[in-house]
Amino acid sequence: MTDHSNEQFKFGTKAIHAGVTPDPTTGAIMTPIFQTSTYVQQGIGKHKGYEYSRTHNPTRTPLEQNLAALENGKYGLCFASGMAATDAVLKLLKAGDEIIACNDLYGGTYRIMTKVFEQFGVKAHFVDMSNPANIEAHINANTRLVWLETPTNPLLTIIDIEAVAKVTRQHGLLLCVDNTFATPYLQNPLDWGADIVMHSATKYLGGHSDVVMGALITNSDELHQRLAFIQNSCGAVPSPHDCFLMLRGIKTLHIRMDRHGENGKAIAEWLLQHPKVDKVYWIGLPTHPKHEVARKQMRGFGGMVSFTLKSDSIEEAAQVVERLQIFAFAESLGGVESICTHPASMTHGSIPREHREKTGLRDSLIRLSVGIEDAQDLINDLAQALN
Ligand code: P1T
Repeated sequence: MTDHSNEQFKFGTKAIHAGVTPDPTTGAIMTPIFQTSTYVQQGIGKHKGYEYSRTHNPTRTPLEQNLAALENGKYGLCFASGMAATDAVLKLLKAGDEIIACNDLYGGTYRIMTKVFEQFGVKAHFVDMSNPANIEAHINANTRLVWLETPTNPLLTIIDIEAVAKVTRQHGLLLCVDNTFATPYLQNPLDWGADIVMHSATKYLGGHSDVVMGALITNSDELHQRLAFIQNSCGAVPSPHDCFLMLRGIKTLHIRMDRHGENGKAIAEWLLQHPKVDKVYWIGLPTHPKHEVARKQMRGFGGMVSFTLKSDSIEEAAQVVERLQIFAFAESLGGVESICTHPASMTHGSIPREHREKTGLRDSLIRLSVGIEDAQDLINDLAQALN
């Protein structure tokens, strides 16, 4: 079989074929679900590359290779959730080490850094990375890791990965980029100098709101070995069935992302002219303060759109989300169906109000994960909810 993971193939071909080969015993075109915990060995030290399913599983391996290919990386590792993937990266650190993270980020990432790893002596600083010079002010002899999301959740700030990587390289720090919102279809952080790419694969990669999973991708032999050691030692691995669903979801990532982007554009432009809407956050708007950086490092703008109300009233925001009929009021994002979220009370509730207010996450902020339904139906839904 041809290896479809190499650079001669374009994204759509890699999404469908990289890492995946027909089953050699039956010819099954879809990777079988190897629902097994262990593997019969021929003798001491004699086996077919699989010993125990926490360490390796033949449904997980193609998925890990597929994700590596999509991110232009050498190695991929899958985890039981996005947070389990983040946890593995943070376990590269030891007591006394410090992290510099972006100040607008998923609430769960803030929580694991402040409430879990701080107990083990790892300290996190949260800084505005829209100006990469701000990072240098927080670097000291204990700094080990810079963590960023771009676009950020939920304010859709864009951070210049190349500019941050210049700083991390200069100071010998690790750079991990959470690429959940962009997906590898729109952005490849390793190409801009990141050391590790992290995904909540739960979102666009899976794409159908039916799997919770995380992933890490790197080009470094040493980092891969250390992360694979943590994956196996700590054991937060995904099930074979979930790996099958993820492989299936990824096959349509490129066409889903195109439609998410088209619908996102239509909705952002419609919201902009609505009299009750105050700010619209969508990275494809030429008025977005970092639109040019987005154009540089991304190949499209995606379907995440946030907005605030002129009243800035939490009661009015609650009415809007309750009136929406097609947009489901729920946590999560990235599925084919449209979802609306109230970050201040849901996904970012674990971030203290003072911190939220400092970053501009207002109480009336509504986050839309624009799905791939008909754009006019989605606009009509928003119109009836806002009026
Ligand atoms: O939910 P999980 O797969 O564990 O991934 C955590 C995570 C990490 N990074 C980003 C940018 C995320 O958005 C998430 C999960 N976010 C949501 C559930 C949400 O609604 O924002």
